[in-house]
Amino acid sequence: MRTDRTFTMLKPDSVEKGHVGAILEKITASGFRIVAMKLTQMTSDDAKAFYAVHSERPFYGELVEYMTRGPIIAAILEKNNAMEDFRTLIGATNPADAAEGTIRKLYAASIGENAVHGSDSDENAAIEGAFHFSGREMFCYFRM
Ligand code: IDP
Ligand code: MG
Repeated sequence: MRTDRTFTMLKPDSVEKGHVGAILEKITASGFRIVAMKLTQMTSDDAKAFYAVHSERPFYGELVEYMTRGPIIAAILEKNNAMEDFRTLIGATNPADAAEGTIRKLYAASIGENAVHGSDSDENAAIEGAFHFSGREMFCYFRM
């Protein structure tokens, strides 16, 4: 089984602003291969569960509102060193701190509305991928 995968969401602001094509181009041009992808809208229960780790934070309610207000693109990506390389590609949580050329520097409006999600560990990448996709929806490029 391959484990060099990460999970991403192009958040509602990216869809609303028409940035999906440009962001996907940047992701694939950076060497990530798409293993699973869909347009979907999270329910409030979905977002609360997905971000449960932040439930005590002051921005939790705002985060759930934001993530449920419109459709997202959810995707599983594959590459050597996927999780770390994708975190580098998206940049810091706050676009004001994000490096030049990163997705958040280019497309995020604020620390809250920051265009994309990227898993923060291999373990969370697997959990988050399975939150959005069944095994049958995850393409395997290595079938015999
Ligand atoms: P990450 O997305 O870079 O991993 P986390 O700290 O895991 O950042 O926070 C999850 C999401 O919660 C962020 O991507 C952002 O949308 C939102 N968020 C984080 N910190 C703040 C804040 O201080 N104010 C408002 N929203 C925030
Ligand atoms: Mg995080």
